[in-house]
Formats: sequence, C-alpha cells, structure tokens
Amino acid sequence: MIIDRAEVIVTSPDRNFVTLKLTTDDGLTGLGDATLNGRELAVVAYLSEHVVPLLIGKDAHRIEDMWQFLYRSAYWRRGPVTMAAIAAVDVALWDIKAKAAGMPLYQLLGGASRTGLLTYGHASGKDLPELFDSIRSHLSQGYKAIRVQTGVPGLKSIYGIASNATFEANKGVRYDHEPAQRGALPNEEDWDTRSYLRHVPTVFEAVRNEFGPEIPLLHDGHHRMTPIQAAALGKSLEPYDLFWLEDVTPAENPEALRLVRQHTTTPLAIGEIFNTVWDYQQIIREQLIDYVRSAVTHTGGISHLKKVLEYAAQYQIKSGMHGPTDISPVGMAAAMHLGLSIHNFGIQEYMKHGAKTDAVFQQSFTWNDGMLHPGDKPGLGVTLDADEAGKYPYEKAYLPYNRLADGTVHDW
Ligand code: GCO
Ligand code: MG
Repeated sequence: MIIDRAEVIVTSPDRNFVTLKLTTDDGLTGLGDATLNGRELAVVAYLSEHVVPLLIGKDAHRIEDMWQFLYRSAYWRRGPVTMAAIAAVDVALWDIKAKAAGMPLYQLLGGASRTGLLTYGHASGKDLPELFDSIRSHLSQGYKAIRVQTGVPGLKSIYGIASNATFEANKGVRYDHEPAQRGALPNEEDWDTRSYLRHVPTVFEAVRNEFGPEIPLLHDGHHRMTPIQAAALGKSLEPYDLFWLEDVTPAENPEALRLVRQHTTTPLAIGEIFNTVWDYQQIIREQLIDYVRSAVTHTGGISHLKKVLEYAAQYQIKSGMHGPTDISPVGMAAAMHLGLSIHNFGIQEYMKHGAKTDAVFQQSFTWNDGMLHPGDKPGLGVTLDADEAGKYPYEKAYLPYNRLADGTVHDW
C-alpha cells in the first residue's frame, strides 16, 4: 500500500480548515486535520513544501516509522506548526489503515472501552440572565456537562463571550464563541484580573443556586493568571465543585502549577497549546493536573497523544481533549476514536460546527443525549466533498488579544 498522492486542502466554510488527503496506489484515501487557528497557512507551507515530497512512494502501513521519520529527520522539533503537520499525516495514515482493515478506527486502537463519550458545551453570557439562558439552551440540547464563561463588570469584551464585533465580522455567523475573526486585524479585548477574581465565584454561586449541585461545571482561565492568583481562584471556587478549572497560568511554565496545586483541590486541566509528551512530562510525573487538554490535531496525531494519555493513566490523570470549532470534523473524529478506545477517558469538549462545514465534511458520528460516538464506518468515518470545499476559499482570520487598562499587552 504505497502513498501516491498527497493534497493539502484549504477551505473556509464557516471558518478556515486545513486538511491533508492521502491516496494510496490501491485507491484508499485518508484524511488528517492540520488546522492551526489564525496561523493556518504556516502549516499549509510546512506540509506542501516540506512534508508532501517525503510521503510519495512510502508504505502507508508504517505509521510509527513515518511519525519518527518526520519528527526526527526535520532536526527542528516540536512547536504547533510542526506537530500539526505531523498529526495530519499520522491521522490520515490511521484512517487508511482502518479502511484497509474494514474497521472503524477505534477497533484498531483496542476496541471500545465505553458506549459513548461524555461531552461538554460552552455556555456563556455577558451577564447572569444571558448566561442562564445559554445554560438552559445547552441542557435542552442534551449537554450533560457545561463550561461557564461570563462577562466581567467593567470589561467590555473578554474571552469566551461572543462580542457583537466578532458577530458582525463573522457576517452574522455565530461560532458559538469560537473567536477567530475573519477579514480584520486582531480584535483588542480588555482585561483586569482583580475584577475577574472577584466576579467569577459569584457567578458559580448563582449557577449552583439556579441549576443545583449535580451538573458538572467547567471554567477556562485561558492562561491569564499568575500562580498565586490562580491558587486564590481555585480556592474560591471549591464550594462550587467544578469538574475542572482550565489553563489557569501561561502554559510555558509547568512549575507554576505546583503552587496552584498546593493551595486548592479544584481539579486542574491544561494542555490545549501543548504539542508533545515532553510538555507534559513534569506535570504528569508530579501529578499537578487532573486532565490532559491536548487535541489530536495539535499533538502529533493519534500515535503521539495516545502515548501522552498512557503516561497520564499511570497517575489517574484523564483525557479532556480540546474540541472547539477550530478542530475540524476530521480532527474531532480522530479524538472520538481515540477517546472511545482508551481506558482513562475523562470528557470531550464538543461545539457544533456550522451547516456549511457539515456539508464540506460528511461525518458518521452521532451525538445523543450529550454523548458522542464516532460511528462504525471503516476508518475515521469522514469524507471531504471537494466541490463543496472549493466553494469556500481561505479567508485571513486572527484571534483577538488583550490589553490591561494602562495599555500593557496581557495573555489572551
Ligand atoms: C477552549 C479553547 C478555545 C481556544 C481556541 C483558540 O477551551 O476551547 O480555549 O476556545 O481559545 O481554540 O483557537
Ligand atoms: Mg481552553
């Protein structure tokens, strides 16, 4: 089974996606997601200029060897661009192998460890009434776990709350708060950690009073706090029994989590911007986190993320794979097959894609009563309709960024 074609497909149905499509000499095709939100074309160039020439003529069955070859032969290792490119090749090869075996991919990964994947969705609102409406709407759709983000008094526009500017810029399409803004330079948001730390516990108190103690609630700190601020937040949220508190401190410094951990029993999740097992080495070994947030798409594919999760399993740390709309349906399918097969699955983030995206990527997954299943078609269960994809050319899009009141750039 020889790879004889490799195409890098860029399409922008509701937002930009980068997909690698491999075709073998016996006519099997495989898809891999290489979308890196706001920096898509860097991965396109990496794949087209540097990776595609290395794939042609290679044995499509040798997935681990291909991974090691792409990783080690580049000499320049790691980083989101490299690891998204390697992930796309890895996932496309798993797709092909599973099709060759006539099985859904999760069977090749060891078979199903559960009947479906618990998902969480993103509820948000600029104030409590809007937030409560959003939570009710998520519950009525079937979500059994909910991420809660709100506006903070005094701040005009912050992460996780779709601003009117973003809504307008996206031509009236609301991506359920996935924030890349098309056709414009980065949107400037504002930030004040003290106001945020004062406000968030009052929001969770109100949500628990309204919706009761049962529902798993999550919150994303989006890398904005110092360790001592994060520790204070974790402590102040303990009465509200969070499922997790995510990305409390900037991801570059794993040791920051030691201090947070020493002060709070609120479970911690981190890793959506990590790329390799080495980013996790210390925080897993020292048991500083409870959930691994990496997506297959940004962490070197199924082969590599499976290694991270197996390491995590030794410490009772579970998966919580990243799944906003900037993970394409191909990347989501890969996450579902991996999540179904591993023992230490925790939860899957799941935001619905728009109708145009669903027309470009035909998918076999189901989402019933808040639970995802990848379906039983051979391979990943996703096909890409080239005619539909061709209707939506790439559109430049940037993520927003933050400034403090005095103009200082802050982590977004
Ligand atoms: C999440 C994330 C996303 C990121 C986005 C950036 O927890 O889902 O934080 O919302 O901001 O993936 O592209
Ligand atoms: Mg996040």
